[in-house]
This record gives sequence, structure tokens and C-alpha cells, in this order.
Amino acid sequence: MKLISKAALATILATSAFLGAAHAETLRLSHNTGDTTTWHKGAEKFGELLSDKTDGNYDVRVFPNAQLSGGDQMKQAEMVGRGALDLVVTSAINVTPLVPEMAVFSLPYLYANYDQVDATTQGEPAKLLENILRDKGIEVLAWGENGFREVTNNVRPIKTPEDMKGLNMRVAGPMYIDVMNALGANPQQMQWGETITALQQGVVDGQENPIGAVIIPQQVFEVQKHLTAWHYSYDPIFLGVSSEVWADLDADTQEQMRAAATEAMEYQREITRKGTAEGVAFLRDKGMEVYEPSDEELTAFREATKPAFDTWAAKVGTDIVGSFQDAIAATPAN
Ligand code: X2X
Repeated sequence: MKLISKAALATILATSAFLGAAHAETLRLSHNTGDTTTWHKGAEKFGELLSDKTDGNYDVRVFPNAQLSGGDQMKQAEMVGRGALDLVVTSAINVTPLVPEMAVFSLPYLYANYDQVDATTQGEPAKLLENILRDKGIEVLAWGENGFREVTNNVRPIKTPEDMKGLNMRVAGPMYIDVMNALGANPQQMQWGETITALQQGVVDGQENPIGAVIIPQQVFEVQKHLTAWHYSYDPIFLGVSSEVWADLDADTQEQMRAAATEAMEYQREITRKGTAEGVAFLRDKGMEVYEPSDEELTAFREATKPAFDTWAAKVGTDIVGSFQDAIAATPAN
């Protein structure tokens, strides 16, 4: 038998590499924060893992700052649902216009700690939301973390609900309008992409976002003086794929994609929690005045925001709220 020449072998290898590359399918992933955030890092990690696991058959291009939805952070979910975007990393609160039940995660003071969060987002309760999202054309692959949202402003330290009175607050979504109204603040719904400039120019006095995922990587400390770690509302993110894309994948690829998403969101939660744990010291170092309320002070915020909890718990419905509350009650509050 004649051995194949080295030159012929090189040609064959180069051709198959070329064909392999030509067959790689690039999926587009949209998210609505900057390219320094843990959302972005989690999305990039997903792309690397998906490419590894599918031997280069699939790769992912990540588009930050809601570029693919004309800057509209709430529109992304609906676009994925009708197949106009392949993939999305978005937070629960951004999906509430499409699926009001997604507000359940962010009900004021629902969770006391991360164990309680994980008992719902990584457990059965989140499946109830996954089923609703599936009906809207979105397959949830894994849950990550935006985090406990903390309030910042340029007017005064916030220590009691009364301190919120009259402050002009940028908020992301409808539920937070009700929460801010309950506290006597003036809420204004605004895209995240416009918020830093609005804070800088004094169009609004303050905003609320998680420390590790957003406040630090997006340098909110450059434009805000005071932060109160009031942990008033938790916000998960999820990595979702359009049902159209999902249905076209064979079972092996579906499994590889889900595994890549699970690992990527695990990594994303880890770096987010690390950034948050180290965050208060970092922010003080940067010149922010950080106030950490006592348990009694937190109770006052919880009571003041109760009307918004009740309004939104009714919108979500007792089945879902009850499932979350049961899982939380079964998990120690510390
Ligand atoms: O807009 C926000 O505040 C952000 C980045 O946290 C969300 O996307 C909900």
C-alpha cells in the first residue's frame, strides 16, 4: 500500500479544517450591560464552553449594551421569543413587561440570603417561570446572578424610609416604580444605557443596582456619593435561547449547550458574589459613603415597601409566590 505523501496529507488537513470552520455556526447573544460586567463575562464564558463542547461547530458573538434591540433592554426577551435574536442574557426585571410573573424574584425583601436565593433559582420554583417563558418562545438554559440591588444617590445618606422622600430615582422596570412610590421617592423609568449620563448631569439623584455585577464594573461610584446596602430586592439573570434555534438542534447539541450554559452561569454567579463580598471596602476606598443598615432599620424598609410587595404578589399569583415562599421557609434565614 502506498503511503500518502506529506504534502497531500497537509492539503487534506487544511481542507477539512477549512470546511470545519466554514460550518461553524455563529449565534448572536444580546445583553444590556457594558462589556466590563459579570453578565458579559458569563456570556463570553458560555461562548468558549459551547465552542469547546461542540468541537467548534457553534460559536457565540456577544453584543453588549442592548445594541441589537436599539438600546431597549426590555425588548430583548420579546425579540428572542420571536426568533429575532438567538440568545439573551437578561435579568428577571427586564422580562416583566412580557411575563409579569418574573417579578416574583424581585418582590421586596423576599429573600434573607443567598441560600434562600439558590433554593429557588437553582431549584423547582424557577421551573414554573421556565415553563411560562417556554410558551413565549424562550428556552431558559441556566440562571445566573445580577444580585441584591442596593440604593445610591447624591443627595444624602439613606438610613430610614423617610430619607427616600422626594429623591428623583432612576428605575429599570414597573415594579420598582411602585416600590419607589411606596417610599415617597419620584421614580423615573430609564434605560440602563442612559443612566450614568443622567446621574452625571443630575437628571436623576439616584439609582439602585447590585454591587458586584453592575455598580463596580460600570463605575457607578464615579458619579454617586452615597450607597445604602439595604438588600431590598434580588434580581437573577438567565441565559436563554430562542425556541426556534433550540428546536433545530439535535439532542447531543442541546445537551452540550445546556451544559455550557450551566457551567458559564455557575462561574458568573461565583465572580458576582466575590465582587460583591469585596465590594463595600472597594467602594469606600473609591470615596463612596457606604451605609450598612441594622436589622431594625431593614425592618423599617421592609414595612414601608409592603404595599408594593402585596400589589406585585397579586400580579404574580399565589401558586408561584407560594412555591417560592415554601422553598424559602425550608431554608435557614441564618
Ligand atoms: O437596568 C438595570 O438596572 C439592570 C442593569 O440592573 C437591569 O438590566 C435590570
